[in-house]
Amino acid sequence: MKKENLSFTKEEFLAIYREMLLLRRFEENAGQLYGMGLIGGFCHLYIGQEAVAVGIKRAIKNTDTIITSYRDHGLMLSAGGCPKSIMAELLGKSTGCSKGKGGSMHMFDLEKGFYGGHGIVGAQVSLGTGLAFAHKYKDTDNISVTLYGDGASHQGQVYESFNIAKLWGLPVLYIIENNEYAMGTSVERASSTKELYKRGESFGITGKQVDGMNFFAVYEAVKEAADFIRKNSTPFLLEMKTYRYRGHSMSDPAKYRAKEEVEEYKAHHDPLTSLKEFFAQNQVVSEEELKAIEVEVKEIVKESAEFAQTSPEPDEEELYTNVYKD
Ligand SMILES: Cc1ncc(C[n+]2csc(CCOP(=O)(O)OP(=O)(O)O)c2C)c(N)n1
Ligand SMILES: [Mg+2]
Repeated sequence: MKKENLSFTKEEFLAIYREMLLLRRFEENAGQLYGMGLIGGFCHLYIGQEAVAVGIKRAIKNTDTIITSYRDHGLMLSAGGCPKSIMAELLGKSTGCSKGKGGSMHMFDLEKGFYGGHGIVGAQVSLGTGLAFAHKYKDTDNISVTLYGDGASHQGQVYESFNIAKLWGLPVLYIIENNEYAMGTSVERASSTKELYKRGESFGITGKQVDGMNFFAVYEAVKEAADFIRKNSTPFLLEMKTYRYRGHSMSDPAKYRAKEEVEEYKAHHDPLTSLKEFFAQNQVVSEEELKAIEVEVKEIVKESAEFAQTSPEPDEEELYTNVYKD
């Protein structure tokens, strides 16, 4: 284990664990509520990918922006979004972060710099590049963290965005969450080249592959990339090698992959287990402290679910509000 990993304070270690556990337990609960028929439409869970979201948020500044795909609950939570309003959004309630009108795929919290939640595969890459343009145009040193999947990495607009980002020196950190599958299609089957971090090379964009199942690896890579982008005003690309434990969405039985493959990730690469192992090896936090966090997180998730279930539906009058910008 690298020495730098020990540079966090005890409070920070506990906060990292709390954040990652919240994502895990929140998503498990969302899955249950979906099973009970309380969540309509699509619901793409983030379980397995927690180290990516939490590692990114810890490594960037609060004024930086984040934009992602429909697999957005985890990133919204790690960005500091309120668990109650996220759960209420999932249940389509008026107290939801998008007033119950966006649902699972369209979470937003502009105060926290979280720009959504986008359902069109790859579309957020162009929008994230636009956010980077805004950061530069307004003369800030903020960066735009723009996430997309392995499947989205084959989209044409990703490359149009790469070109303009490099040409105009835009401060954008492109992050591919390579979770091995795009719906039912594996990277192995769909991708002409497997090293997705090299995809920016012909545009002059440097890329790096990262162990996305390890919080410290994500944190260090994002920190380094963000510093580089701020210093040089230029895009950078990170490929996070990660894995989703659940199906593409709640309606996917995931028959295209072997159960043993999923079990292998859970047993040997789980981001929460490896973090706990690190804590035990280095004796930085105690078992009791972790247990207390587990109780705390359970309570937050329970309260969120109760809040969501007892909140009212949006009013009919809301049907036409927030549709167009005045
Ligand atoms: C332009 C477009 N094409 C197809 C779809 C249907 N679709 C939804 S998700 C998805 C797979 C994307 O996979 P990936 O980018 O790897 O993200 P992940 O779901 O693994 O997070 C597809 C093809 C869509 N929403 N938009
Ligand atoms: Mg994928």
